Amino acid sequence: MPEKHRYKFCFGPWNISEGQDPYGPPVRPPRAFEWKLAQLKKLGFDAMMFHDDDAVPDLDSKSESQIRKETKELRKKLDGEGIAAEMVAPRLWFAPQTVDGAYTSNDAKHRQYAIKRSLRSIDIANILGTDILVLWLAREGSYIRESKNARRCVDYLVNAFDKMLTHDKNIRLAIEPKPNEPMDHAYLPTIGHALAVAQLTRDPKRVGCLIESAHAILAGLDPADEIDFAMAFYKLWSLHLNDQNGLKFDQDKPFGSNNLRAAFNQVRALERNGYGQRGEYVCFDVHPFRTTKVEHWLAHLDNSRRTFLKLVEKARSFNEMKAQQLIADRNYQDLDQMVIEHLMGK
Ligand code: XLS
Ligand code: MG
Repeated sequence: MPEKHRYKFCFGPWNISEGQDPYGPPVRPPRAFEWKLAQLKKLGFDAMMFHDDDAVPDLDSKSESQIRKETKELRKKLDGEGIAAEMVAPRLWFAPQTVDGAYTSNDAKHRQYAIKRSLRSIDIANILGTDILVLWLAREGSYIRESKNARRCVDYLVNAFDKMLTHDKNIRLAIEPKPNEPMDHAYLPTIGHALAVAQLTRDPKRVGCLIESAHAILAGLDPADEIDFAMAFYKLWSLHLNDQNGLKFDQDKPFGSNNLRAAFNQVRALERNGYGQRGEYVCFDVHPFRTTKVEHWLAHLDNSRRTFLKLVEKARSFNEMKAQQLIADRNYQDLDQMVIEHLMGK
């Protein structure tokens, strides 16, 4: 492949998961963080993503100085391995204080908890050497519409984002929208919502987004169009590639596993917008199938990257001239077939 542009890859410790689902227990034994880091290194990935409590386990029970100390130790470990921290994300959906939402909880004390924890995540990000705070707004939405005031919740979200932007003048917030699950309806379900709310904050240029393929599909959208949209604003700062078979539970399948053509179009959108050339990483937010044996535990990560790289080749070898001729002739019938045959490698 012509070395046009080399992508950098990453995943998170949660992507080497144990297979638990709401209907059954884990099927693979839990492994320590050190083991996961060693696997990441072995696979030749460049960076790791972190939830705040991936970086510092049980952080709610620790003092600020203890958290700082442990984060510094982690930084040293990562530096020693030559692995970067791509982002930090406050895990705001696990704590008892976030049962009814985090920034949009009806309880003021709980909203404070969420903000405080986010500011602490920014401090962790600083020590780990990343300026990206990812916000997957898992519980910002409602099960019962009448239980919350959605208009007020927009104000709560903006207030929380403003506190983060004030806390650190360099931090960039990457909102990761998802339309549902765990909530019935989320307040920021799409990239359009994320970028619109950015405009209400005190520093819109530091509020951007992260696209996860499966989340876009769950919103009934095409992830490739979401990529083009976000990149028209220069606001796609991180990316969770994976796949999803229609409107069902969040599957986090390997990239391209369900719809190869949609994956091809995501790669084309990334290529035409120069994703990665400003230091952005390609992250795979994928999980092993529950049936995966321990000895095949990393295949979904390696396979996702292989598919991605093959699709980069496909995007770069696509006959653009021929495609333009077909477009000029409005011969979308043959354009359609041309894409299919290109992907099949006829
Ligand atoms: C879950 C989200 C989560 C975020 C990081 O669906 O994808 O993993 O990416 O907080
Ligand atoms: Mg994700």
